[in-house]
Amino acid sequence: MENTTTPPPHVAILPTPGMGHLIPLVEFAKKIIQKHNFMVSFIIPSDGPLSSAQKLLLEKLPPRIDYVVLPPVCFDDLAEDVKIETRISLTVTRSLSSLRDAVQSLVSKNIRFAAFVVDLFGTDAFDVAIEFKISPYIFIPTTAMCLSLFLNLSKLDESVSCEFRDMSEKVQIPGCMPIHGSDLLAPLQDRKNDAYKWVLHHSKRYRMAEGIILNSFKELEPSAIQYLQEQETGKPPVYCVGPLIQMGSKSENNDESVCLKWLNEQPSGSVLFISFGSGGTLSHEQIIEIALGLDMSEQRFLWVIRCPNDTANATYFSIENSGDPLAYLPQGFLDRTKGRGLVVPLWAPQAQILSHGSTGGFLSHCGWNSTLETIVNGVPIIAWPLYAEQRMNAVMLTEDVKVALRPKFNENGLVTRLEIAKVVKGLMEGEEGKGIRSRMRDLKDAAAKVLSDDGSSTKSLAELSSKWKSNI
Ligand code: UPG
Repeated sequence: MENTTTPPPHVAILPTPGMGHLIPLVEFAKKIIQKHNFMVSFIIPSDGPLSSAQKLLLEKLPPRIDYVVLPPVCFDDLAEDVKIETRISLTVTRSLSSLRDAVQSLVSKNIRFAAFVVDLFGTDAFDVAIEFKISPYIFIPTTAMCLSLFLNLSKLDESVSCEFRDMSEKVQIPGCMPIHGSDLLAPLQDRKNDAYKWVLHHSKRYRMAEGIILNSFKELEPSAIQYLQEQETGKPPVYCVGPLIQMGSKSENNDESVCLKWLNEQPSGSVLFISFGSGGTLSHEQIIEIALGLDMSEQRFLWVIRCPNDTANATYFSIENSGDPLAYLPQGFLDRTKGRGLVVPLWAPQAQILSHGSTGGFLSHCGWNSTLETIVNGVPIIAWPLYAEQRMNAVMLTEDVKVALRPKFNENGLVTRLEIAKVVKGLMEGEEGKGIRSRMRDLKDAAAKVLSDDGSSTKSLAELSSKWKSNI
């Protein structure tokens, strides 16, 4: 007998390379299957085998989310120093034909797609979505400030002729505090580089989207979100659904339980967690200064460490680098700090660490997922941006929202041990730290409220969901 039940509506999601993109998209997918009865198909472009962090995340997906990994594209022709934004964008453009085949194969199984969601660098996939008459959407895994900049970048590009960092006045991004050109996102710092052209290209295509989904919330970025929600010809509607963050689940993984067991033995709110996201790397000299600064600070710490590299994002595409990072620490450091410090190579269960009661501070590169994870847990920040839009995030967190301290770099581009000890003590036990901690608690409460049943992010997601359901 013929099966006449209508399958639930599907959403296709195309994450561009980077754990910082995949993690929030997976959280978004979980929300729409659990709360709004969708099914989700991830279609994943790649340039090689999946990293173990990606695999782990994908293997744990709930039943109503499936995924297909597209055949890896070839990058043999790319120069060694190609910027990450170029590489990410080319991963998508070089996957378009296999993407078309993958969508065709899903559509031929009678799957009805209500929307096709890409992230900030995936807009070239819109061409395929449109061919199959699926509504194109963008998910922005970063700030309203960044989105406001993207939506106005082409105007800025036309009106400014020098490098942005050489502008005498600050850049005025609609809805945001004025910002130095040198603090704009890294790919905008060299306008001749392909990375700049790619960002400009995507930002022009944002207006093709039927809607933009933003992982932020009004209490965190009130005026930027107000600007984004004002109607303007050609500006797609913006749905603020944040903070969507990964929640730590109990794990069998040994490395994870080492961190959590150690945290269990520390006093409440006493530990500074130090991590630079999935891609962040530091020079050897800087690693030594951090170690000696932590030593001098006499504070407890949990530090995720990678092998030194003079490029700030050396592990962006894959964390599996060679060598033992602990070998680069100053002599005797591990012995001297035994008991009050734990150093973990490569990767740690950040979500569980930030939600653990012993964690009282976070020295962070200010990646947006890390920022939201720390806000949800009310943990104050030491802002240490490295690349991408992290300087913009750091400026906002330090000067506007005022939930972070920022260490000063010396004339050689280094944060010295003395400065590290000062800022760590300042956050963990100083007066300045108290104010920051209290503002962070207020933000934590605001985040919980927007996610409650009648909170603004819940309502925004429901509005999006009914729009999608009416599409099919
Ligand atoms: N994470 C771990 N363990 C680690 C390191 C990272 O679980 O040892 C997780 C972390 O919890 C977070 C994610 O990995 O969920 C990292 O995301 P994020 O903090 O946003 O940093 P990046 O991986 O650097 O993310 C990229 C950009 C960043 C941007 C983000 C979203 O570098 O600047 O804000 O993507 O666009």
